[in-house]
Parts: sequence; C-alpha cells; structure tokens
Amino acid sequence: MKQMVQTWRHVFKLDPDRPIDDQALEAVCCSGTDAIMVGGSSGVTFDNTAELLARIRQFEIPCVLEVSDLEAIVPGFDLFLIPTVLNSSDPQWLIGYQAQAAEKYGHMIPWDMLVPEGYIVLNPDSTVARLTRARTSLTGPEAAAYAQIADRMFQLPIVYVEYSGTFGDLELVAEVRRSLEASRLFYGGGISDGESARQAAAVSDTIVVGNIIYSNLDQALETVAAIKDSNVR
Ligand code: 1GP
Repeated sequence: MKQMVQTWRHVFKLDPDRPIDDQALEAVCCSGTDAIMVGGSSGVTFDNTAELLARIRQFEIPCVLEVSDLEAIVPGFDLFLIPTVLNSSDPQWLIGYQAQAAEKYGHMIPWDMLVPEGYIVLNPDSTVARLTRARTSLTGPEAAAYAQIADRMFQLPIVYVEYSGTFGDLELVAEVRRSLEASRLFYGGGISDGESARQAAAVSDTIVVGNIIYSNLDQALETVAAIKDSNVR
C-alpha cells in the first residue's frame, strides 16, 4: 500500500475547511489524477475531514490524509502522510507533535500505513510558513542540503518542496531534485494551468495541485491532462 506513492505523478489536495460542491468533487475525483490528498493548514477538524472522506469514497480513487492536527485524525483513509517540517525553527514541527501523537495514540497507530514527508516550506506569506515558523529564505544549496539529510540520513520516502499559494523557484526545485537519491520529490505551490503543471513536473516526481481547484476548476483539470500528455519523468 505504501508503495503507491512511488507511482503518483499528479495529486489533487482538497482542504476540508473549504466548500466544494458535488459536481466539482466528482470532476476532481474522476479527472485521472493519481490520488486525492486531504489536508489543510487551518480549520481542519474531525468532522469536516470525516465528511469530505465520505464524499470522496463514492469514487474509486486512492485517498490519503495528510495529518496536520491531532484532533482530526480520521480512520478509513488509504494512507496517512505525516509531515515533518525540516526548515522549521520550532522543534515542535520537526518531531514534537509527532511524539505527542505517539504518546497519545501509540497503541492504536497503524504504523504500516504511515508515510513520512520531509517538508521544505518556502513561501514566507503562506499560512504553513507562518504557523511552522519556517526559515523560508533558503538558497538552492541550503534547500538541497536539507533534502540530502532527509534522503540519506532520515531516509524519508518523500521530500516535499512547498510553495503553497505561489509558484516556486524551479531552479531551486531542480537543485533539490539533483540532491536526492531515493526520496521522491513532491512539488506543490501555485500550479494554475497546464503549462505551470508541465514546468513543475519537469523538475519533480509528483506535483500537488490545491488552490486552483477552488478558483478555476477547468484550469485545475487541465493540470492532469498536461501531466498525462507529457513523458517527463
Ligand atoms: C498546498 O502544495 C499544495 O499544500 C498545493 O499548493 O494550493 O498553491 O496549489 P497550491
């Protein structure tokens, strides 16, 4: 099951705190994307997460929860992605919350369904950067160094370069990718149409598309076609 993340090229990220009507949800789930990731930086609760999962389950698409709040861990997802923010200046976001979860729920954690993600958060204006007090001013070599530690030392299956809300510096992303041996590189942030999807996909293994689903569904759907049409790997 965990291996499925290795095959993903395109993922839609849905935020339980943002409304999406049935027609849009169907279009997203049946778009040909590889998976739906449920997660958000604020306002995520047990109830809105459970409700969104139930709606997504009408469709045959892998659905994973990116855990961001200990109170909003809902059973029934295919996998649970566990972020650690590598460039946070607060150890809570590196290992603190994870340890609290282990202490609280250790006996019932389905360890074989957890996939850790090493985040490198780079948009200073994003909620996630403010929340995690991320050091967002990293240079390419600095970001690549974090990624190398995540890959070779911590052996995280996923390194996630996160520009949430803005399109990132793809030179930096490419430098991060060159530094990786085994970790898969997820890129997310500001992908808003087929062209930006193609560009981001050329320098990463998996692209994550979020905001545009809510502001321009047609353009969001174009990002899937762009990836499927391209042979970039
Ligand atoms: C957010 O990386 C994802 O966690 C996607 O970013 O919302 O900017 O597409 P956008």
